[in-house]
Amino acid sequence: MDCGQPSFPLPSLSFNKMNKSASYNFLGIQNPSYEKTKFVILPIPYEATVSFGRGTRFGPEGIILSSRYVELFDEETKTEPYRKGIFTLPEIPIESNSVPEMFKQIERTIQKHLKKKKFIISLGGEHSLSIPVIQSHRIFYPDLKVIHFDAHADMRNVYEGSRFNHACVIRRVTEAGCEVFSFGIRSLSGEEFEYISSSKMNHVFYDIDTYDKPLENFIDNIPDGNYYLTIDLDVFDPSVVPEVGTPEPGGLRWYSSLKFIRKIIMSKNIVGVDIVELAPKHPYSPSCFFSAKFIYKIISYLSQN
Ligand SMILES: [Mn+2]
Repeated sequence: MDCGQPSFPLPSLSFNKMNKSASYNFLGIQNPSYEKTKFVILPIPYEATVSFGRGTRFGPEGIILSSRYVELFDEETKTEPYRKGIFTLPEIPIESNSVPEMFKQIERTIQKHLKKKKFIISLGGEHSLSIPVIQSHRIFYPDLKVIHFDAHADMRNVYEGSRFNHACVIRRVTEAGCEVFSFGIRSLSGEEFEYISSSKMNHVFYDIDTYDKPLENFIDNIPDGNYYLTIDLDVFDPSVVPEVGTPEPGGLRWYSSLKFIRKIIMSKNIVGVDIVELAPKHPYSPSCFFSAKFIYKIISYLSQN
């Protein structure tokens, strides 16, 4: 059977500059006024360290392009959360090979928008970018604590010669004095286990202990206060989100994660979010769409408050 040409134009299946034209906005909506907007999306295509697979630099582009196909009505809250205003900022340009310079650039951008009381959702990019992003939030919220979604502990002191490798993120955050509550963890070294055991700042909920129980019940064990939410997408089962830099068997699924996120947003004061480590093969893959919809769900829950 000759199927001929498709009758509708297929979207571009490669990452290129054309994708970042005037409509390079989360959800494809017209940018509202920045001044009136609560939520800002900040694409940070930073990829300096890689352990297994490449491609986290394409994460923001994959999420933003796929987000055009996310339905604007949320069937769970029966609302259209985008009406609260979601402004997509320009990408932070990755112009330097120097990690300190790059971190400073990220800090400057984050602090600029925090001063204007924006709620920033950063799109990675590799997990290391969370170090300057969280550090900047701590200037505005000195008592800030972190909820960390990840398959990996990320508590190595040094990895492949760098203290700013994506395997060291949570170690740097806790060393700076920030308490961290980690969920979904199912891969760590002996050194990391010893560090966690001796640290009063790290609270790890291992996936093996939580996977067959309602994850949201564990929220009752963590104190109230201001929280930053860092989400490494490899926290999900690789059958759900396969396109991540470092996939691990086990992990979260769609509804269990939504129940957890919804409860955490209702019970704690979440002040910032990042979604990192998506490593898509092309801009319209299921992992990109999953990530876009997951972010819109988070915005939907935040809009209820
Ligand atoms: Mn990870």
